Amino acid sequence: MLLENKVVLITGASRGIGRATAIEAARQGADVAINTFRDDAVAAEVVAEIEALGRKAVVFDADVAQPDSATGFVQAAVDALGRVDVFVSNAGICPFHAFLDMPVETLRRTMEVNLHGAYFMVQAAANQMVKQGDGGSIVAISSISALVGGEMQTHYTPTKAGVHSLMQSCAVALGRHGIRCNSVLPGTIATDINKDDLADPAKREYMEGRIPLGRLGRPEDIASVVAFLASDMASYMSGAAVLVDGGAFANFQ
Ligand code: NAD
Ligand code: RM4
Repeated sequence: MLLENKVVLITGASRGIGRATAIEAARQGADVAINTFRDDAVAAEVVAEIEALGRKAVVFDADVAQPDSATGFVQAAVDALGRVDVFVSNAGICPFHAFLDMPVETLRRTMEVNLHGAYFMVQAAANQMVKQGDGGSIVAISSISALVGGEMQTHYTPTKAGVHSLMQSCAVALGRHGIRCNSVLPGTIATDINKDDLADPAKREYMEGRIPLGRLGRPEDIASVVAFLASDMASYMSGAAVLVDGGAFANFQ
């Protein structure tokens, strides 16, 4: 029970990595507030799974790109669950597209959801933690793509580098309040975000071939690392970036 009786908030928690993290947090003894966006039926399933584990759950539907969503989510979590111990900034999009004709709106939306959304959310959570006065843990889902490029990801990779950088600066800004800030850099995890991209057999085979452990990641491979970073087991970790990629980054030659 790494997170016994803690209150954990997670954005973009209806699917993929966010969903697995919400379930893992409940399994580790936490009550969980999930932010979802226009995904009510699936959100209800996540709530049911958390409650089946004997923990409380609350859902807040909102677009992370809107600044008001952040204060609204944190307030809803505090109203329902009493406080905020852990905040996981996870919501993200990656509409794969070539560089030379990237639509302005696709670029803007990706930046606003992935980077501005993370900023607003982390800021609101940190303000609540500072008000509580007894520290906390913030984990942001960055990516291996903070370290390497992608031909169809020129709008996306800068947001993931930015999310990691945000955690480093927040670690500095919030350390005096006992708030730890770290990022997790997943490799390629099979979720809805890359379902179409990996539907191309050649692309899938290429990506799998890069991974020394021989398989794509599963959302649960990331959720367990987030739970560790969120917990007191990681009490001296702040400003760190944890790569969880089956060895893909190390596989140069
Ligand atoms: P996913 O598509 O399965 O899940 C994304 C979640 O974010 C969904 O629940 C979706 O509803 C939510 N979301 C999307 N836009 C939102 C918005 N505007 N406001 C609130 N919620 C919103 O994808 P995933 O793979 O689980 O991605 C989660 C995070 O992990 C993303 O930040 C992504 O960049 C990151 N990541 C994924 C991979 C991977 O290979 N899957 C690798 C590295 C990093
Ligand atoms: C990740 C990484 C994965 C990709 C997803 C969409 O950050 O680049 O390889 O499938 O994004």
